[in-house]
Amino acid sequence: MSEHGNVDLKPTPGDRFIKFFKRSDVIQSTIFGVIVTVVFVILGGKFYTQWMPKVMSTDMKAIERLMVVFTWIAAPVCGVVLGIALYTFLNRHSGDTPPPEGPATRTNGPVVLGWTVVTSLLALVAVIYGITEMNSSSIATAKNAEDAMVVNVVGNQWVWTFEYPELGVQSHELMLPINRSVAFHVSSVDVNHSFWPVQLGVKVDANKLAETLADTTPTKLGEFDVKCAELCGLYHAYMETTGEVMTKDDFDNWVIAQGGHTA
Ligand SMILES: [Cu+2]
Repeated sequence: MSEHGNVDLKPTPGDRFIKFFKRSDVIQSTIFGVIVTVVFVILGGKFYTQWMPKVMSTDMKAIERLMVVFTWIAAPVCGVVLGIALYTFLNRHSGDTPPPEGPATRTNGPVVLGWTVVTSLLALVAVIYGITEMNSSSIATAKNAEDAMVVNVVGNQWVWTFEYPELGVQSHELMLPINRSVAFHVSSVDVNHSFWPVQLGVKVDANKLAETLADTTPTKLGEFDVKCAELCGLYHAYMETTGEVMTKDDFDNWVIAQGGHTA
């Protein structure tokens, strides 16, 4: 039986697909969905970057790009969900009158197939882009270990210690020279911590029995936050310090002031 009470000739999949998009509830939901999608695309591209932590390294730049692209990929999915939600909210029923029963979308094969293919493609693009970006940038890997300045990062309930073995310096603040790649050798003397210099876009586990490596290149002068991102006991929330990206001269002066020797 069709909506009109007649028995139709068997419609082709194309007919069913087109007929679906001629329904007034579908048209309205689609309009809402397109608006939501456009809003999220604009938010992702224009404002997201302002809300995220400042970009101070090559890794943070790559992460920012990744977040923006992922927001764009997720926008149409969000559009469909919120579009239907908005339509449903604006056409809600109250009182004793039951809502009219419409044809079920789940039995419309062509529509279900179309949506499955579209969302699968979106997910596939996200996976491929994500993997490519992870390999091409230096996110959480140590590629420049040869010419990089080594910093041993040691987690300890509840303080971070930074050792510069080549310079003979140790500090509780993470000082780094600009535009020089740095290789973090991260470990812990007690429980598991997670080393997170926020604006550098690095977050890596600090374990007791295995050293983890991460590298990045600071690209912007200024202070940044260093936090612990793994619940590590009573004062976990206070296991934070600051760092600073400095010019090479300022960094050398700092090293000498700390009693170290410049490379
Ligand atoms: Cu912690």
